[in-house]
Amino acid sequence: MASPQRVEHQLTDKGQVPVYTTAVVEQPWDSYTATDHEVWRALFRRQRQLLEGRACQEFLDTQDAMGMGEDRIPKFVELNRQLQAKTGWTLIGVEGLLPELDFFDHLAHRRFPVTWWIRKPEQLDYLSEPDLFHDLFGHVPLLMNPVFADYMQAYGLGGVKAHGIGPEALAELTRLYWYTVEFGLINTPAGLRIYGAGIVSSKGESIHCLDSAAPNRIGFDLRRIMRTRYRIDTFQKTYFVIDSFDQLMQATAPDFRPYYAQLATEATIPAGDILASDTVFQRGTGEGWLTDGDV
Ligand code: HBI
Ligand code: FE
Repeated sequence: MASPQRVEHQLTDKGQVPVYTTAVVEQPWDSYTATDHEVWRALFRRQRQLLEGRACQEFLDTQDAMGMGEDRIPKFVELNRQLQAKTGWTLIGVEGLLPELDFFDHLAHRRFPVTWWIRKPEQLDYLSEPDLFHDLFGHVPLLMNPVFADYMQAYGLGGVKAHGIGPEALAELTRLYWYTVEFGLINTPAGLRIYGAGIVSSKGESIHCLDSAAPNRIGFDLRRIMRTRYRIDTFQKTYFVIDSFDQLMQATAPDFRPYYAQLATEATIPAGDILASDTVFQRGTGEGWLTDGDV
């Protein structure tokens, strides 16, 4: 597939290691192949069938409302018309993971970076870095929700500030992103539902996070989350549950500087631990957990 300006990937003995790039690119929609569109279709169909009754209704409704369909890879320009009108967000095409400050700065200006390329058919069930399906299918629909859209901008503004404070603050804020935007659950009258992009874009984790006895499910607690280490190579050991997007927005409205000062005096919490102060929805069995590798 032709690419606008593919950066050189460093080749290592483990294959390609993505390099950070700040490049913003136009979505090369005309250069997507039939296979690219077929990968989108297969992933979209499979996840939407799986997510009925698993994803929160707001995720499903916003995805439909913005006209994100299965038949072909959506055009950023078309989605941008919906997004800009609804919450003022704009999708920008990127090569892949951005340096954190670039990423935060885009969010702070209501720009969401979406990887322009989609995974290969042989990568349907797992790939190591976010592709178009993860970003577009997973992250973009909830940007149509005004409260979540505000949270994402507030997160970006907080990230720019944290970047100026130091690496510990950055690590604590990254944990918040991980346990909400990527792997968050929400409580509803019908039971726990998914809103995290890393889950809804993954077949295995969409099942595991709600059905498995292995993981902990714990009520949202901002500073507890900011201390909690996480997994990047396996399903999460712990999922945190919010009551509403309003709760998320209210919890993150205050200035975090006092939190960073307090957190600097506290140890991190292993990904699988439960604290006496936790609101426990499920105390996991820990089946299948790896003992090392928490980030
Ligand atoms: N870059 N394109 C892109 N997408 C992300 O989700 C992303 C990123 N850079 C950094 C990053 N996420 C995480 O470190 C956030 O917690 C900041
Ligand atoms: Fe993501």
